[in-house]
Amino acid sequence: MTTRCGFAAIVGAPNAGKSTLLNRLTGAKLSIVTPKAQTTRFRVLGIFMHGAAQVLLVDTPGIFRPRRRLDRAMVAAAWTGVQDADLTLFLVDAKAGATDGVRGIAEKLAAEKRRAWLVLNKVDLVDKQRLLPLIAALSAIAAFEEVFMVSAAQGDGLQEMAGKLAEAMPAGPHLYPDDDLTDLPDRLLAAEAVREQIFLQTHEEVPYGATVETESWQEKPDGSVRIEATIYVARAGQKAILIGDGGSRIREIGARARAELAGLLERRVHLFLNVKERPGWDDERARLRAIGLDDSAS
Ligand SMILES: Nc1nc2c(ncn2[C@@H]2O[C@H](COP(=O)(O)OP(=O)(O)OP(=O)(O)O)[C@@H](O)[C@H]2O)c(=O)[nH]1
Ligand SMILES: [Mg+2]
Repeated sequence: MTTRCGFAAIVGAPNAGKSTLLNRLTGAKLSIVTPKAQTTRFRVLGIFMHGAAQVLLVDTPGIFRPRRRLDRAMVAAAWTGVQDADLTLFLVDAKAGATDGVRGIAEKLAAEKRRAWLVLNKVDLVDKQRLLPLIAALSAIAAFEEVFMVSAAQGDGLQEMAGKLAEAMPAGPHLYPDDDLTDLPDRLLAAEAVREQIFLQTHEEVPYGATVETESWQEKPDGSVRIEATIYVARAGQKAILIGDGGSRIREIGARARAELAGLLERRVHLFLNVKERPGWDDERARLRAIGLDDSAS
C-alpha cells in the first residue's frame, strides 16, 4: 500500500471550532478549547493515522482584524499555516453564518488560490435548511473542492471527512513516528493548560491580558513532575482578579490545570503558579517568542 503524508491547515474565524476539530480527529486534547474567541494563539500540530496515511493537521489562531502585536502575530501564524499546507480546511460556524469576517477569509483564500475544502461546523445547532444558502454564499466567493457538514463537538460527519482527508494527502513517507500525536513540547502544553483555565475562569479583558510561560520542569524520582509557571498580566487589577480573595481563584486555576495535565502527561503533576504584572507584554518580542510566535511578520 502506498504511504501518504501531508499537511491540512484548519483556518477560520475565531470560535468556529477549529481546536475542537483537531482534538476530535486526533483523539487527544492537544489544543485548548474555550467558549471565548481568540483562544488559540499559535499553530498546533495534531497527527492522526488513517490506514497508510498520516494526516498532519494544523490548528491555527482564528483570523480577525488584528490590533496588538500579539494579535498581528496570531493572524500571521494562521496564514503561514495555510501557506505551508497541502490543503486548507476552511471551518465556518454554521450558526454564525457568512459574517463579514468569514467572507473576508473566503476572499483571501480565493485570491491565494489555495486548495480548500469548506467545512460547516456546529450543524447540531442549526436547521439543515440554513446550510444550503450558506454553502452557496461562500462558494460564490471561493471555489471549494469539497464541502462537509460536521459537528466537531459531537462527531457527526467526521469519519467521512477523515477518510477523504487521508485520500487527499500526497503519496510519500510519514514525517513523524506513527504513534506521535503532536510536536508541541510538554512545557508549552503545560503553559496552555493554565491559560485554558484562565480563559474559563476569568472574564472580560483578563484572559486577553494574560500569557503563561513554564519556568521550570523537574522530573522527580517517584515519576511525578514539578512544574513552575509564570502568568504575566498587563495590569495590577488583572493580577488581583487572577489571585482572587485570599488566593482562591489562582488555587482553582492551578487545581484544574494540574488535573488536566496529569491526564495529558499520564503522571502525577505538582504545579506552582506565579502571577507577575508586566505592562506591555503583548508588545514584547521575547514574550511572543516564548509561545512560539515568530515576530518577523509583525
Ligand atoms: N454546539 C457545538 N459547539 C461547538 C462545536 N465545535 C466547537 N464548539 C464550541 O465552540 C466553542 C469554540 O471552540 P474552539 O474549538 O475553541 O474554537 P476555535 O475555532 O479553536 O476558536 P479560536 O481558537 O478562538 O479561534 C467551544 O465552546 C466549543 O465547545 C460543535 O460542533 N457544536
Ligand atoms: Mg482554537
